[in-house]
Amino acid sequence: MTTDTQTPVQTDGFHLLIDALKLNGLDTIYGLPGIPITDLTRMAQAEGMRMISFRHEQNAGNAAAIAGFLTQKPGICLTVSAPGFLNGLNALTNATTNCFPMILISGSSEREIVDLQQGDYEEMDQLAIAKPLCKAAFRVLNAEDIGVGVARAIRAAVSGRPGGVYLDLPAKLFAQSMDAAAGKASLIKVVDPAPRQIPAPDAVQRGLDLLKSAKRPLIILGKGAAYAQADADIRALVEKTGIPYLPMSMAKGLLPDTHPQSAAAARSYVLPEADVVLIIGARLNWLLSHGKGKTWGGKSHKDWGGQKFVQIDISPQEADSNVRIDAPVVGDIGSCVAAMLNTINAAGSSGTPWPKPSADWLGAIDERKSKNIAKMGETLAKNPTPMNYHSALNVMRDIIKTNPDAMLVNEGANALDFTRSIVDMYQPRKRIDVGTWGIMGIGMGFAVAAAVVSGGPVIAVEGDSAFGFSGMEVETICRYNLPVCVVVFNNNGVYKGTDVNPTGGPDVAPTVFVKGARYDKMMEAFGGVGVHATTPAELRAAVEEAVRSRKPTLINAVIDETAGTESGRITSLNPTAAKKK
Ligand code: OXT
Ligand code: ADP
Ligand code: MG
Repeated sequence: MTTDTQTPVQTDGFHLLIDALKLNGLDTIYGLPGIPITDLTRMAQAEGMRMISFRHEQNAGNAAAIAGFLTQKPGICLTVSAPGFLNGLNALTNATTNCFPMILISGSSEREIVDLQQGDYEEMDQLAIAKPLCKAAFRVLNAEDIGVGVARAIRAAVSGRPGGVYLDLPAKLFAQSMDAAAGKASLIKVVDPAPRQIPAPDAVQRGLDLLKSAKRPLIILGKGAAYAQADADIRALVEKTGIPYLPMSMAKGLLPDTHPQSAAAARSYVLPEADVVLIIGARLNWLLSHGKGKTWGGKSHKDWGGQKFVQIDISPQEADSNVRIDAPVVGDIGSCVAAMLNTINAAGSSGTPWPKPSADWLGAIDERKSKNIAKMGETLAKNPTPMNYHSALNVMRDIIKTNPDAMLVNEGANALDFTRSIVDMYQPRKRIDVGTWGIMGIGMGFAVAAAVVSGGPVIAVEGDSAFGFSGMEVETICRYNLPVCVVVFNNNGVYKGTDVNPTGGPDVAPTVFVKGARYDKMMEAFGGVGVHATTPAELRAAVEEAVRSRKPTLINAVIDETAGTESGRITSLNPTAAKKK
């Protein structure tokens, strides 16, 4: 609010926006200053907001998106017009794809010039471009509408299926002034922004009846289940029914990965063998082979495997998107899981306890699990020179075990896939990664937001290629002195460092990088700690020290350049490999 020496009489667009955000408990902005929002970043800081300035808007956007996932409040990303907006748009779209709530606020050029295409500074019709790529998009032209604009953006981001929202604020708006009292009255504190959605009792009963009829039931937990923050009830449902479960990548830790009912180590056994599957907050998209094909026991890659599905989701349109859903349960996960538990408990008290899965089914899973775990144990125990993914991740696995509340950020191909299966998670929402798109570049944005939101240690396991997409943000990590330890798995390239140019020409192959690069020097350049680690012992000492000291640290972990495979675990998605299938 603008103040003169006496009473505040006038306010302006800048302050109304800041007040509207603060009124709704949104106290952190991830962004990058410039025309027309530089003053906004200064004023936001002056008004007590946390303003985290990045080196590239995509990273600020990714930070906002994951802050939204972790807190259930929309993360705020602030950018300048056209190029800054476009840089942020990648993250906004990725957030929408992943069902993370965020609001991208971009300054924009003057409407009358943009609409006549007269060549304004950074001219672009940003609203039109954002619209198809996010959940909702709004523009505010008058200062008295800022309150409504922010309220609409918040509701759109967090209600129903969460997603990304674009808020377009033309430069002129910020300087518009209005009576301070009227301005204050125009702001809206959003009441119940993500209302509970109670499932229909008959849908709950239908789902439970189907699940009860199963001979080989399975539960799949997705990142929607992690987002819902219904941790205790989800655990109670899993334990009460005794049904084995598979966590999707970002649902790892919702129940500890060491839980006896986890079937993660028997994934390729349980998917085709299960007859009824309860899906909680996951989609039957590519990560679950669209619910059909060989992964699910189908004869060819398009065949249905015969499973019946119960699907809990807040989006009524999710059901039947890939295969038939026999029992959709539509509602928010907290309400749906609670309703299921209540029904099970009520039946139990009136003499019909839940029938636990058969010993045959559980025994077969345990057998497969034990074999896989023993096999992995053998590989992890080896100590090759140079390090490979397994020997390095054996260290990371121990570190997370002793620091279960540390956040783990993960991206890469082999660096991603091996970490997912080797590093057990013990607490909900501690693992954040490339998500639905398998996108590279989330690393440092996620790491910064994870540190800002949790205040605790963050460990980022990064492929050397993946790291490159956001690597400049190590300066941001140093500037805000965040307890982030980046571990770059340096195998000299994308997937491997051994490809050669078949022509023998001077250019290296498209997938290889400078050999023996020292990423640790990047962190040192900004005053952080850099460590070059060539053995598991060096890696262990460095990560332990980083977690202890909370100093920004980057460890260049040298990995055998022959150890990776093309595309990691998803080799079959490469067109040439797919053709051979
Ligand atoms: O049951 P089986 O026998 O099958 O075994 C499974 C489990 O049972 C077992 N397991 C266990 N065993 C023992 N103990 C335990 N605890 C245990 N837990 C599990 O292990 C196996 C595997 O289990 P998992 O992981 O559960 O199962 P699976 O079959 O792998 O699951 C299937 C999927 C599909 C769910 C899973 O694979 C998955 O989530 N995949 C995600 C893959 C993904 O998203 N990859 C990233 C994209 S790759 C590519 O696109 C890349 N690019 C291109 C690019 C991108 N992406 N973005 C942009 C903006 N530009 C370009 C690039 C550039 S990756 C990349 C960089 C790569 O290079 P880097 O240097 O960064 O990385 P390096 O590869 O390291 O060099
Ligand atoms: P994963 O990648 O882990 O499989 P997805 O992102 O594919 O998970 O799926 C998440 C699902 O969770 C989406 O379909 C989304 O609609 C749903 N979802 C998100 N939040 C909630 C919630 N609070 N209640 C119910 N469903 C939710
Ligand atoms: Mg690599």
